[in-house]
Amino acid sequence: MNDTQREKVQEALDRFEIEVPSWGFANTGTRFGKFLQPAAASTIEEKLSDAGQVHAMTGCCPSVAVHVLWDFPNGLEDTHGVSRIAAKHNVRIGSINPNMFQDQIYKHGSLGNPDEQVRRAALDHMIECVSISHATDSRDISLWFADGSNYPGSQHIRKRRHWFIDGLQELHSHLDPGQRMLVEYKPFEPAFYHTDIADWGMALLMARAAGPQAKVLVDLGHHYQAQNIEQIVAWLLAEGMLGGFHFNDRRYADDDLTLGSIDPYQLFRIFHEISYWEWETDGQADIAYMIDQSHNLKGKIEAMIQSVCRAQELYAKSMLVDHDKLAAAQTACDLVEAEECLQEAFATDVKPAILEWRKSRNVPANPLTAFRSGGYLERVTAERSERNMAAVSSYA
Ligand code: AFD
Ligand code: MN
Ligand code: MN
Repeated sequence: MNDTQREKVQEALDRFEIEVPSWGFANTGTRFGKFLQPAAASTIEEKLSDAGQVHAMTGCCPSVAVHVLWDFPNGLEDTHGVSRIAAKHNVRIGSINPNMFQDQIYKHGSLGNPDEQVRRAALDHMIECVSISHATDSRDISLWFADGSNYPGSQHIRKRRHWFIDGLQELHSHLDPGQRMLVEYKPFEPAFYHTDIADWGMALLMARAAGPQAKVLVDLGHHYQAQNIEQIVAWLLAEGMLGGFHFNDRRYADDDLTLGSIDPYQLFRIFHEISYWEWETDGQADIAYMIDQSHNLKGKIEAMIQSVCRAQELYAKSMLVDHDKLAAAQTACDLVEAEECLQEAFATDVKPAILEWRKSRNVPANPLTAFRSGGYLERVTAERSERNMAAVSSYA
């Protein structure tokens, strides 16, 4: 790596921030059950403390996404003091995630429910989440809907589309200037015949219909196996509609595996499309990078540190693509030369430059090793295991 490349990596890492999810530190699982972890966080303070550890070890995750039902079960009243607690752990509250899928009333959908009263209740919950975002000074309301159906003919697809647009337009009217609502799509699960916001096109049209502060959120696990996600990212960038990401990796579907663990080259290509767009427009893409993982088997804090470090590495690599050379090769249809621009950058060892950056920011040279030897895990395990494992003994 030459000096110019080294500088590019330092600048990239200086501006790279990635948001961690509060739910990533709590005991969650799959529909086949969960394996309880002695050190798992339960309270919002414990989650913010664990997130604070990840930020202390990596230096690039100052904000924490919260899930309203799980973090603020009593809604707005639970937010008093939460920003102070976050600050105590050197983090802040980030995006607000309404819960549109767990309440029993959502059996046939939330905004897409044929029952107008359920649609109203869902909207009231989301409007309360906007109030929460004002209390926590959060910019983004991150919207994922499980709405859909399991059998052909069981629901009216076009009416549901109309109800969604009505609801998202009303929600949009509650946003403060500068706030955003991020519309996340997912092709299937938990619905297995149709999902109301199933792909990037539906999310784009819904966000456009909602208003100018609505954008699209791309969750990497929310695509069919062969989909070209970086092409979707390039289109959304060109349309000015790319709001942010939920990062994870997948082998089959929405597996929420550790970011970069299965296909790191894909995330590199996604980051490349963004840096290529920034180079061409001489602008800075205003994108929320967020992790959406909650590990059932891996140690939760370790897995989060692993994900953050891998994201930093892939982001740094993507900055090393020679855009001038690439643009010329693309114009000339010099296929091998153009491809090699990406392959060379992806193959570049950025670890020395990352080490330099960490040293300059007073974060540990090896975040995972530092966490493992720091004693935090032992301490919180001692504090939390009796409570966490009580449920296990009741199964015994
Ligand atoms: C689930 C959904 C979706 C959502 C997340 C947090 O698939 O990704 O963003 O829960 O609500 O993973
Ligand atoms: Mn997601
Ligand atoms: Mn998901």
